[in-house]
Amino acid sequence: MKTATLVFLVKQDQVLLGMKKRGFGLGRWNGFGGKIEQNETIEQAAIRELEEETGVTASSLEKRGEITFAFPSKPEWNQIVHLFVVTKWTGEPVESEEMLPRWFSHNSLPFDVMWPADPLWLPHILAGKFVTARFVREEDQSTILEKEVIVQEK
Ligand code: UAN
Repeated sequence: MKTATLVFLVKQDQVLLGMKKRGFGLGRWNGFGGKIEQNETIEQAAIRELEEETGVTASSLEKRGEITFAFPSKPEWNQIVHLFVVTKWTGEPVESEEMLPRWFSHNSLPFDVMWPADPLWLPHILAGKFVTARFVREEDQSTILEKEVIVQEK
């Protein structure tokens, strides 16, 4: 199972999302993140990926959850994603080779152009909660076969 990070920059009632310009998740708005490299902690990977994809340096990370995505017909895509919110950073987001950043209000998130499971957990983490979830997905990247979402007060 791969391990990945996903970071959301939050400013008042806005969240920064990035339009994925290449690779897995192409054409969808998402948070910023990716794989863990050798000799790197999950937190170090989250900060590095955020820097690479936006040019922004996180001053601190708040852990907000863990989600497992399982693809029974494509197990090499299985992953556990560690979710973080960042409210303090230095620098201004800029477009990278991988992501086009844009601010969205918490109450007008572009769910029709996001991964299908995201409406089930992202509003909770933006509301300050901690989410533990598991989704079983079809290879078509659209169908959710099973879902379990546990929401806790932080
Ligand atoms: O629904 C999903 N949301 C999903 N399915 C597979 N992966 C990797 C997914 N990621 C998200 N949101 C990050």
